[in-house]
Amino acid sequence: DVKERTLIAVKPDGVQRRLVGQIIRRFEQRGFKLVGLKMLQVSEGLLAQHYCQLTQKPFYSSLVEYMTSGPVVVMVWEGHNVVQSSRVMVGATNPAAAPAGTVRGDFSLHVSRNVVHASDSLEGAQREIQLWFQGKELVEWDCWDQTLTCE
Ligand code: YYY
Ligand code: MG
Repeated sequence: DVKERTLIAVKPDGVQRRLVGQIIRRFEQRGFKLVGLKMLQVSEGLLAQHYCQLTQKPFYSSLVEYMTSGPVVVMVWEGHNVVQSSRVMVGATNPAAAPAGTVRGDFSLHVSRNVVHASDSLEGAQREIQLWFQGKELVEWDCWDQTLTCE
């Protein structure tokens, strides 16, 4: 489905380290289409909804501290198989297991500072996009050369 969408976020360490451009560049280069983008300081409430399956985990309080320590850049990317492909581009949750060439494998060392978020399933992506963006913040636009993206 060429209209498949996923949520990608540059976490506070990625913003602090000026990695936003390099991360966006990888998704553009792959051929995905940016349809939403904003910077914000995350609230604990939003984070609890975003990470609703993790609130009972032992690392949750440090995860909240990390994710609220500075602004994040959150994006919606669209294109064929974008959910699964972006998980591959981002790499394993633990950067020690993420191959070179992935965002986490190239830019991070530890699971508690893994630079980027990517939705893990179609259903997860739909839930997260609705949580982070209002419908009017997402922009539908046509590619001038549709042979590039197989639209
Ligand atoms: O989707 P992904 O980010 O790859 O991993 P999740 O299992 O959804 O965990 C979300 C987030 O929690 C992870 O990116 C870092 C943090 N975390 C952690 O700090 N320590 C762990 N043992 C597992 C996850
Ligand atoms: Mg996850």
